[in-house]
Amino acid sequence: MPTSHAAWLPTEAWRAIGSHRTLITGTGPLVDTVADEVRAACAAHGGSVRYGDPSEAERYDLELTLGAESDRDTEGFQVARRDGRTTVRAATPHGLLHGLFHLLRLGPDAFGGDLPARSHRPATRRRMLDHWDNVDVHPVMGQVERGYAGGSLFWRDGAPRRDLARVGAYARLLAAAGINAVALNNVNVHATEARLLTDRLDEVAGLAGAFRRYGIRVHLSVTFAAPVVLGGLPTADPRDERVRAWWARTTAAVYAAVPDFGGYVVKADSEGQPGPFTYGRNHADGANLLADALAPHGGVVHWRAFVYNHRQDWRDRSTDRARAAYDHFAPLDGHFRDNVILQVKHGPIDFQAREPVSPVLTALPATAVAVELQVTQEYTGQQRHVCYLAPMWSELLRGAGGPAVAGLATAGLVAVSNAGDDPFWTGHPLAQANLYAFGRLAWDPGLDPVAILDEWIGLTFPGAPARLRQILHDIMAGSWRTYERYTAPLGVGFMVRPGQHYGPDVDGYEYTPWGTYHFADREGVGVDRTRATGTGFTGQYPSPWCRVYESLDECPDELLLFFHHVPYGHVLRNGSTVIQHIYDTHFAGAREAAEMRRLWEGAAGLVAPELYDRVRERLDEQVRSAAEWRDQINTYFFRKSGVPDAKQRRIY
Ligand code: GCV
Repeated sequence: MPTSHAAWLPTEAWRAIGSHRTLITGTGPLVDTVADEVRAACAAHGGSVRYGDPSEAERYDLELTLGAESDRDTEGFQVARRDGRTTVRAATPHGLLHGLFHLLRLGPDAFGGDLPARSHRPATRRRMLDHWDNVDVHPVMGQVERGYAGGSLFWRDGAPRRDLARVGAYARLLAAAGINAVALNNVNVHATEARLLTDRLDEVAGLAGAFRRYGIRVHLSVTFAAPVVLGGLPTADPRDERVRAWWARTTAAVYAAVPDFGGYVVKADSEGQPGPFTYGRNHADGANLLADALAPHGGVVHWRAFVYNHRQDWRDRSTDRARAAYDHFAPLDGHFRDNVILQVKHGPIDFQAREPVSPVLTALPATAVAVELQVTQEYTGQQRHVCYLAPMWSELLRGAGGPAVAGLATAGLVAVSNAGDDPFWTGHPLAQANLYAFGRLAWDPGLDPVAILDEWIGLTFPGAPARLRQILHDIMAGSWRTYERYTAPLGVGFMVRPGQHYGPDVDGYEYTPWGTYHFADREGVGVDRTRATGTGFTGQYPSPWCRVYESLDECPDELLLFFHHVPYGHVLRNGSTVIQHIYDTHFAGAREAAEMRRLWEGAAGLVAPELYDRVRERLDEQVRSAAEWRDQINTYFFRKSGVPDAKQRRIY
């Protein structure tokens, strides 16, 4: 495997910590990890570290102390600086590790003027990455489903990777961003991958060891049909005693091999995966079956709510995919065991560049809920385009134009990882920022996404001239909105090439069974999801959102075509007509992509040549692709509507 890029943990970022005298008190494997980190920093930058009892003769600039905070349950820590000494105190080793990475982010400020004592703790207990890695190379989806960063860090061509050093380096990066759980394999569990649960458990145990060193627990995606495909039983019916006993036995064996195992992730009755519907049972029956097997060991089941009819007749206007999660799961609220976590995609469809918040999130007050985001850029440029997603996630979390997700994600945040065996980890070097930002927002959803970007720039390019920091900032900060401008307009979504989901294909999904339509005709465009005349989806929202989305006057422009079918001449709240807005945003978006590439030229000589070239090559593709999007979208809507561009720009 090629040597990997240091990402947000280059040696230089450790200068402040590594050039001081540190005392570490406490014991345990994670405290050893803290000590190893500080030792490495000191070896590089000339400081010193004492691990254990303080020496009478020495005075310390930094004290990292375990066991001195009252709140023993959290991964929190307390930081202060007084009289020339910085202190980090934590009740748990996990807290101490997070405290160390907090100091890293502070840099020299951790050793400057006094810092009043401040406690930090994560907003959510589980901050998890889901890998969609396959053990075997899947004939269509490859080694990593929707992976745009090379191969898997864990498997290659059906075999485990022997060298776990890269996994260890990955775990370290994740811990430094605040992540504490990883699901190792794809939620589409194929034949070989199913066996990770039983006869390939040693591979899980090996990976768990590498992650454990940084306080990260591993989870496994399992197939609901495991009792049949692995256990040889005639059924996987959740009410069958043999099935229940099989899961209990199998789960006990998992915990014998991996004592701190996190639990299972399940995609059931979804896109061809097996599930409880086969046996006439509902999803609470299915989830509770696994929850009962995990409960004696303290594990959880992440049960995905991504259940919809993917064999819909496009002629049928009464079925609305957006309604599916709510229709299936809202009636089950209160029926799940305490250790079931319902894992809900943030939007009602599928990780588009713009979607409203999934209403099922607002309908589960008695259920533990995790919200799923997608760091891998399946629909947002596949790590060929710069698209810094944290501003979108932050809007969702804070509740800009919809219910605030942060308060609804009671059991944590989960995201599909964008990392692979690519030397830059993420294919596009600048896509590292999405991985970093996900961890930071999961820790504290109130953080400013642009401040996180600057933090990432500061860590990844320590000591860089201000000019470089500015270039990166200018390219990335608004890149999600730029991407949105040149792709599908006003929240309508899914105008991508079917299957691969890259590049424009306006009617690609229009007559397919997938339930993702835009209904453009010569009069107008958009999906009528109102109660008055459409699918009634707006009625799944609580007040005020059911009113806001139902109303043409109140619906946010960005979501207009998600909720309404409107004529091209409809005037938006921003004063433009729909058709003119389509033209204007597409010309602007493609222009902004070209401007990004121009800006990047200023970074020549300021970053490593390999990184410069990789970004430049991807920006070339982004500029090409954005122009293609612009021209296909504008031409399509010009031909449908016959309305010319008021500014008479070139449309084909
Ligand atoms: C893992 C989308 C993706 C699939 C993915 C699925 C899911 O449909 O295109 O590749 O499958 O979401 O989240 O389960």
